Amino acid sequence: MSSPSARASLDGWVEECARLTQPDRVVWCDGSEAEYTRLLEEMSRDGTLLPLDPVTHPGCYLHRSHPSDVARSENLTFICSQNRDDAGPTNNWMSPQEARERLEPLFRGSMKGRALYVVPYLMGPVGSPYSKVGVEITDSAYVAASLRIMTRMGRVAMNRLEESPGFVRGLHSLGDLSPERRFICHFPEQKLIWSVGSGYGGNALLPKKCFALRIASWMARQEGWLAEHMLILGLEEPGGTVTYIAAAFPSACGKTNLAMLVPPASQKGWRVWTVGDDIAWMHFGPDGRLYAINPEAGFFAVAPGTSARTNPSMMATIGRDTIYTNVALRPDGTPWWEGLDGPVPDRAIDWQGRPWQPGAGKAAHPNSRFTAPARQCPAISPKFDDPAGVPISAIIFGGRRGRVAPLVYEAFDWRHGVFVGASMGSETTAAATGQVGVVRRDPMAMIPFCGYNMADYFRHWLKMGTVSDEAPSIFHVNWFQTGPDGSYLWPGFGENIRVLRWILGRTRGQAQAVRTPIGHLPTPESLDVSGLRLSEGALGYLLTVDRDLWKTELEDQAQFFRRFGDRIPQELWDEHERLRRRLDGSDES
Ligand code: OXD
Ligand code: MN
Repeated sequence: MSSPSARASLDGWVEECARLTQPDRVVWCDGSEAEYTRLLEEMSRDGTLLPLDPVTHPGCYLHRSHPSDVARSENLTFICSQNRDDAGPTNNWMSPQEARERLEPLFRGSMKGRALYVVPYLMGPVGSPYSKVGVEITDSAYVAASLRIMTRMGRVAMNRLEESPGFVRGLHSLGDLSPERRFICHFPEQKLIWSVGSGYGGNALLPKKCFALRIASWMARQEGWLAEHMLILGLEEPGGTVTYIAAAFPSACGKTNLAMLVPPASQKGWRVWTVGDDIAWMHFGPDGRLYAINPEAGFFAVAPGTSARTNPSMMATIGRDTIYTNVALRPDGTPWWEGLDGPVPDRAIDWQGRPWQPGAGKAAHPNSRFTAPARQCPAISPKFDDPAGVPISAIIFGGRRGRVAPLVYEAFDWRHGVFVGASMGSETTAAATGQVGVVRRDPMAMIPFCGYNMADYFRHWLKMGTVSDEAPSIFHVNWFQTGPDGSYLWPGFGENIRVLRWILGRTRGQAQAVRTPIGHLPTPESLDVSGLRLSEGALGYLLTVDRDLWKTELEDQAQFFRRFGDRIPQELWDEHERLRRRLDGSDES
């Protein structure tokens, strides 16, 4: 049944935004191929995009953003809930009134001389009860074109909108791209996003972080599901059975590579299918199992370090119909970045369009990206479009830690697993502006993305574990441990399949483990490291729980929890105390 009210309210909102921003024209996007081609042609003409070599990279373009606009601006990102406490101590907060008063002048007339694109999009598979509709209004053709890659855009969304009780509104304008006049504001009570002053994907492609994580996490708590910063993969074992796993790592910590893992030749019969590389929406289904969908339709992933060695499936994905942002350009018109296969070019154009030679700093920005359709990925799961989603057997949390966190461990139960997620820490990366390489608490990898008070978020996680007896097992991994000489102890990438196999074995009650204060770790025999040629003593390091380091960790975790005052669930303090006692050796339970 069509609901004229959803359509009428969309029309009214578009008019209101047009009155405010005063564009030259309003373009309703239908998501068609012809429209996409037209956008690319227009941007190639006005210099917004540079076509890449059409033979080696058909349908590929390079976009360069403003040099001050290359990563998510967490310090300019706000949750504008009525009540400050609902945003919590880990979010910036602005009152809805103040946000309107500050942002309206920035939007006023901001689209003069530009087109206003109305982009309806669907998050999640067509026909899925878990999918949701949003509409982004933007004055950036780059954003409109990117949304055709990242979402199911246009007519399918309009059809769904007409049947939906509501949709998430997002107003975006490039403004003048000045960080002084840049704000990314979320009004969760109104399911509204206002973003001005940035063209960077994480700030400007509103369906992704702003809707599918910040607004969706708020909706998920109200509606009883989970919106998470997680990849989703299917692990196929010899014989063909596929088990699905969701994994949360902070930005630029290898979610995309894990989601597309290609096992080495030694792991015959094993295969990984990609369902998603960044976001999972998870609901308990009628059979009590937790089902995940990937709300996105494309990948917006980090270029540097991506190669045939680290991610051959991604390399196959981005050979065509891909928009690159802030990578370098070789003289032959092909994209280049640090860590790409083959020789370092003896000259190139850097990410800012300047001549570059080896030794002259980074040619590609460390957070340079590509935007590519998921359907082009050779590892894409046959379940990618399944409206029912995929049943999740294991949830993995993980961070980038040179020390402290062992290669893998399993939580004792759901409640302990929530504590493991809530207390996790990771070294910061270039995906957000700010210092790189410092350890910060990043619970469930959601610190920049949880749209409400994280104390309530932890409570919501605890509650979700009581909904069903079929809740997945929870694990923690760390691929990034370094030895005394600073080199990585674990080879990572394709070899991570060995850890996934142990995790699978645990979910089946088959793989052996030793009980330690922090959780169950693999016995050295239960983790297959045959043929790996790990350095002397590496396995010992990888599977060690250093009690002294963990005691320091415990204090850091406590400091983090204290920020939430009384709002933090007592269960987490209880788990914290239990861990302290186990580390002291006074409690082996
Ligand atoms: C991303 C991020 O772009 O997490 O996915 O920053
Ligand atoms: Mn991400």
